[in-house]
Amino acid sequence: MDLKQLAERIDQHQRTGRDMDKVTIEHPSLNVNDAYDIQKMCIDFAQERGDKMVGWKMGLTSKAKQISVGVDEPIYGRLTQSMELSEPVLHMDQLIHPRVEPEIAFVLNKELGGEHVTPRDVWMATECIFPAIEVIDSRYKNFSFTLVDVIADNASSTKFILGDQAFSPYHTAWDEMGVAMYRNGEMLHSGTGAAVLGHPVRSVAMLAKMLSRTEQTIKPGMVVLVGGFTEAIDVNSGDHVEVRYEKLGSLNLDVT
Ligand code: OOG
Ligand code: MG
Repeated sequence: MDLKQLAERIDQHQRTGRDMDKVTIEHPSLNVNDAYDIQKMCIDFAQERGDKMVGWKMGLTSKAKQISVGVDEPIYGRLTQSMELSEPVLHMDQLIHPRVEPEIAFVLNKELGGEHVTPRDVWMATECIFPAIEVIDSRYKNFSFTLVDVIADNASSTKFILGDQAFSPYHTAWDEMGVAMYRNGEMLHSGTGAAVLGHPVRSVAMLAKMLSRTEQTIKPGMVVLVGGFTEAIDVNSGDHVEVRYEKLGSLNLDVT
């Protein structure tokens, strides 16, 4: 089985926003390592076209998210410049079935890596924290996939936006911080940072440990999305999403 060919296929669907069959239907023997190799190849193609890696995302770090997609272990994905929205507007063209998640993002000021990274190491390497919204859009039909499929599809990464205001890592207790997500004025989901592995800092530590398996590190300046605090919501043209973060203000997103 040619991993590069599979990566080319996924990359094409990521670019054109057309859905596809799960790669494991045709290739049931693909494993998690193959899937991360495919994910990396897709990002290499994007970089060859001039895109640039700006960070990482953790996914499926909360029970609510794991249950909603039926995959029960955390995964990571890669974030590029072209995924970052500069304005709080999401255009539906070239998207398949986008969903929105309330998140926070750590931005590091030191390299972080190794299999023994602790929450303490993460705090020592954190420059600031932003409220964030992630837009995921699985390339697979019906937003349905196995662990291997979703990793190969870059953990459904599509777009993200950070708030304008950065906060000190010591601004609040991030596990106690509440978020509430509204679509067109209706509150659909709420939760706290503790939903993410007990404390969002653990998600960054886990990412560093997962990356150490392939001798990678999180570089200074990189953004790390820690994973959705709650289940994601579907959005369509005309929707307005607001996420209210306790002690951080709100982020908005208009879908057009
Ligand atoms: C996988 C990506 C999950 C999160 O924050 O948990 C994710 C998916 O649900 O498609 O981004
Ligand atoms: Mg997410």
